[in-house]
Amino acid sequence: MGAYKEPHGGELKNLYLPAEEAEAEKRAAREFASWDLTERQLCDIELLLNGAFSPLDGFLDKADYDSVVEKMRLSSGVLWPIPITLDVSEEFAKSIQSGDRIALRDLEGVIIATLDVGDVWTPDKDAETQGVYGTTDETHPAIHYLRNIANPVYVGGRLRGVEAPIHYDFKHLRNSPAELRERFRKLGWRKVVAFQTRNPMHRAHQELTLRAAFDVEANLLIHPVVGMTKPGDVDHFTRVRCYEHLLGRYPEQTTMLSLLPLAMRMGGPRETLWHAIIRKNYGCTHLIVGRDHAGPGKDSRGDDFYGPYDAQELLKEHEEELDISMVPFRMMVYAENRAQYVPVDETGDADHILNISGTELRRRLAEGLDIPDWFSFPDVVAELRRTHPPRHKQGFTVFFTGLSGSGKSTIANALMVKLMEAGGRAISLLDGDIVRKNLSSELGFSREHRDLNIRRIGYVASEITKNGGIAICAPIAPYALTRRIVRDMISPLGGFIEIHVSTPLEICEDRDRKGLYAKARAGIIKEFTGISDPYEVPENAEMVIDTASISPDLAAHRIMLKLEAMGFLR
Ligand code: PPS
Repeated sequence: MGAYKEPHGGELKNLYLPAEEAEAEKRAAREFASWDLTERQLCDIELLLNGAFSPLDGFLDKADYDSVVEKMRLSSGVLWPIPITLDVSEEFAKSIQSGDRIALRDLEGVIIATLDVGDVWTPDKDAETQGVYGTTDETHPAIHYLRNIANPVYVGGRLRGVEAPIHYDFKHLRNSPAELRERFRKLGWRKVVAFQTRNPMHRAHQELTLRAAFDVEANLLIHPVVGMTKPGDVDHFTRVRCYEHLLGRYPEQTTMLSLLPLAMRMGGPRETLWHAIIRKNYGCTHLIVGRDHAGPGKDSRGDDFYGPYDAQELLKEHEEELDISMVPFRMMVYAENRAQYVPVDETGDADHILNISGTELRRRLAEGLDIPDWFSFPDVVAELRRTHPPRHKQGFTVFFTGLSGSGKSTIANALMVKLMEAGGRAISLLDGDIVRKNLSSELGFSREHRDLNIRRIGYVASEITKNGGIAICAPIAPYALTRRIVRDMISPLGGFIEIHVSTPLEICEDRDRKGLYAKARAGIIKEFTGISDPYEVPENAEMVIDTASISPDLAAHRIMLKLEAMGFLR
């Protein structure tokens, strides 16, 4: 292996214009067609501009994109596993053409870069998901993103950076590849092993990183991802405070912490190669890779998307070419009888192994239970407890879905009253009719309008949940995808309990309290759910209630019991 100086695939890129040129470009760009970058694009562009994605000098053009999808290489032959693409709306795509220069802005409208438009094309997303991730199963976060969140048209082209994306947090821990290389050089760190993580670190992680650094006689870079990780992960603010506590516990002058604003795709083996290339660009010589590195979790049938060692094998195959070495992650376990951590392959029958899984840790936090010192450091645990209070102190959303007349509003009301009787919590009811009057009065019942309506409800409920309140929502919410988006939005902030009020259509129609079904049958009301518009039955609701067989009072009582069992009520 060579020294860390040569970056991947040529020189280390720096796509920022010199200060004066940047000013002139920024002024000129005010007149250009302009695209507001999405959260993911902002992560990508930061790493393109600062050279972390060297040798890329912009968003992929079609030939490079096709080649990356199919062969994992740019058309020049350089290894590059993940397509870095600028996805835009059809409307915006129609307003530009190859040869134009466009402005790319951040969420506040600041121009970050200009792009010389190369190819503009509509990708075959199925081919992309199959080629890059080996699947079209939407349970995979990257597939879900590509199909349901990413825009339909791609724009390739070279970038000119005029302003680095702004971060207000942890400035002292953010470094470009050139800065990190310079720090390593100054400190005389010739060999650096990087540890990639999207989770809080505990004693086992410290043991394994120390051991990895010791084994290859390298210094250690803790290089956590703070861009976009897997939905449901611990937020980066909490994690970084945890890492800072941990940092003081490494032997002096051995270890550095730096943050990586990467948008992960959870792409398993291909993503592992990408992580290695990025670390190489940051000046590292080694990368620790564990079991199921950057794995996306289970697929829709409950199986793993990738084999547990696929990532390690793929990197092994290419480590020579990338000139970065893999350090296989040695699973560390706590042997109570020895009062120390040991690699799992060095334990025997005589050892008494203790373990707390990620799920068990979340349970202990949620229920306010003990987290022992052998597992983590007290200041790390205290930090986690600050942002993960026990469930009965967290906010939550009860999200009813079901046909018109199924009994959603009645049960929602009964539940609200019972929660008020229990007391001590702020409760907001976002009933379908109330929302349509106050939040969505201009909307109709097309798919587009229903989705917008539900997203608004989800947004309000997420704010209430985040601030420790209780939101009770009772819209029809007929589409599974929109319900999933709302779930993903709220789950990281507190509880999300979806309740399918499954009262059959015949009964809803028979009740016809508002006379709407009769009008729908007569064709007076169009797009009526269940009659002339679809209702997609939930597959993963926390509860199913059929009001044909139980009263609203009993239904609300059962929900109270469920909330209690889940720990949300004391
Ligand atoms: S959605 O699909 O979730 O946005 O619908 P929602 O906001 O819950 O609004 C449903 C209420 O609007 C009345 N209504 C209709 N429902 C369904 N389809 C059509 N075309 C329609 N037109 C009006 C109806 O009273 C619904 O109230 P509920 O309480 O569900 O009966």
